[in-house]
Amino acid sequence: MHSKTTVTPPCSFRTAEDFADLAGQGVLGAVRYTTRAGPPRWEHGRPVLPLHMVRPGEPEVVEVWSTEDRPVETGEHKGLLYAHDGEVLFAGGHIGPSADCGEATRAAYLAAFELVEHLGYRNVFRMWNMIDGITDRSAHGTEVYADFCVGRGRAFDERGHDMPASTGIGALGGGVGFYFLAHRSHAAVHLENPLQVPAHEYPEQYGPRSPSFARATYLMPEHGRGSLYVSGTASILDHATVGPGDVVRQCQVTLANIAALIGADNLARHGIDGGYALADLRAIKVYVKHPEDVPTVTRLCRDEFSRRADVAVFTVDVCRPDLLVEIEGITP
Ligand code: 3EB
Repeated sequence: MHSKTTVTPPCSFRTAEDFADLAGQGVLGAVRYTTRAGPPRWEHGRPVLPLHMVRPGEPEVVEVWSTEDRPVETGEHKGLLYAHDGEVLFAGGHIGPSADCGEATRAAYLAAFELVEHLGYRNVFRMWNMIDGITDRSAHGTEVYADFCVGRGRAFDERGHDMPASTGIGALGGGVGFYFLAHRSHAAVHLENPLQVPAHEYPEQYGPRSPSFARATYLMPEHGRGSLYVSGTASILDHATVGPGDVVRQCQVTLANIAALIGADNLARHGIDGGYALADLRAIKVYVKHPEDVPTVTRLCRDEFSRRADVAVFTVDVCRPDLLVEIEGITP
């Protein structure tokens, strides 16, 4: 029997023990936020990407992408491990530490685009990039994040692919871990935020190549309501950082950015009915640069988010040195 119900949300955050208990049941793929990064691997026959996002003593979090009771097929393509169930494709990859991650990022993204084209999951709707030393200088004297953006941008240019919702955030070690989701039939509508310059139009001062991502992607089913995947969002208005050194202000601006992005006015602007509020967000990840800011950010977020939402907080660098917080989520 094939179920027609959708898993809402298709993403949940589990403890390592709960994930082990699943033994792969209902799992499409997973991301392990743990103390050591590495290439994706098979666990119970499913692709699992380990990311170094957790400090010693903090609990591991496993982000589980669920599948309905459809048969899952798995495979490997140029270092990417993937699984797909006829509707959704999950894939993860790892770019080992190097002097310049740009060329390796280009190759990895080209492999990702080859994969979605070859398997027929052309509607890429969400990508994540966890980048060790994101604000450090690379061997070229440029920023690691700038090198990353150059390589990624080349891959998008070469394949002529649309830019989906994305996260680009720091990690505590291990090069670049990245993973993405693509859909076979549902259209992906990419959204911008009226309060922010599109990231791909950022001026040169932020790097030689503007970042390749949309502020959110709406995954539109043939009938009924879709799901909105919100990119990593920070305290940026127009293209400038707001509230440098002020974590409360940055958190407030970030939340206001998301509210404007997912609200009815902005959805209507993109031809989508309905609208969402912060309380509708699920599978929320909050990235906080300084561990001492975690209680403040957690308190400000708790006032806005539903108690039913899974919320995970990681203390990692953000891509601009003056950014203190970044937040993402999904409205199922
Ligand atoms: C920003 O708005 C903050 O490079 O994929 C957010 C989401 C950010 C995605 C990416 C970067 C990325 O520019 C940084």
